[in-house]
Amino acid sequence: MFSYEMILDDLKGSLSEHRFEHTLGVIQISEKLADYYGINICKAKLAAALHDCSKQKCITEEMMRGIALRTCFPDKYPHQTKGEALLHALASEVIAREKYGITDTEVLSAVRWHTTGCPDMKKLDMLIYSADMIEPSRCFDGVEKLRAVMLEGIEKLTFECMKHTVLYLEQTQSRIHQMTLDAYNYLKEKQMRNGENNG
Ligand code: DGI
Ligand code: FE
Ligand code: FE
Repeated sequence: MFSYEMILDDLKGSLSEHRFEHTLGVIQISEKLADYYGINICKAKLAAALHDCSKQKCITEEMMRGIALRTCFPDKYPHQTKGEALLHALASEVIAREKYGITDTEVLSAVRWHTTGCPDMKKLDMLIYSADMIEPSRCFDGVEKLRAVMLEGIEKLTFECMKHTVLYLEQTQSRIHQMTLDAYNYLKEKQMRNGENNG
């Protein structure tokens, strides 16, 4: 059984220096967001630590694909998943479960959905999705604006982060996964309904 400290130690050895630094950044901001939004801090730190755990130096894309197929979450679109960008989230959930012995379904879910998001995300799912985008070492255009949205609530923050991703994918003419679109539309509907009720 791996403790949180043992997991971090193991990741320090298996991830590249850059990926490990990113992971530490996600842990740092996840702790802050969890405290701010009243979400379980231990779960947030654990999910943050594990979210990219499959991006190990020794795992090839082919291996990643094999691991990802063992995901335990019902997924309507597993075979559409091409490329490391999407596979690694599924593979990270599998490694969290099979190697590190994580059984907490909330933690596993947050790891599983951290790249595409999904409809009806739970608070921990949204926290990890957003923390991954705004952690301190991220420096893309618009990241400061996203960081400022933190004060407006976890749903609004996640929606803005997702909007940024969808626009980025559109600008780079990337294939947008159905799950990314479903996640975005779900939160957009909810934001619009909130706006109508408040306006
Ligand atoms: O693993 P990280 O780099 O820390 O971050 P991540 O897991 O959020 O992955 C980010 C990448 O995933 C980013 O380049 C955008 C990409 N991505 C997210 N949704 C989709 C996607 N790429 C494609 N092609 N389609 C998607 O729907
Ligand atoms: Fe990731
Ligand atoms: Fe990440």
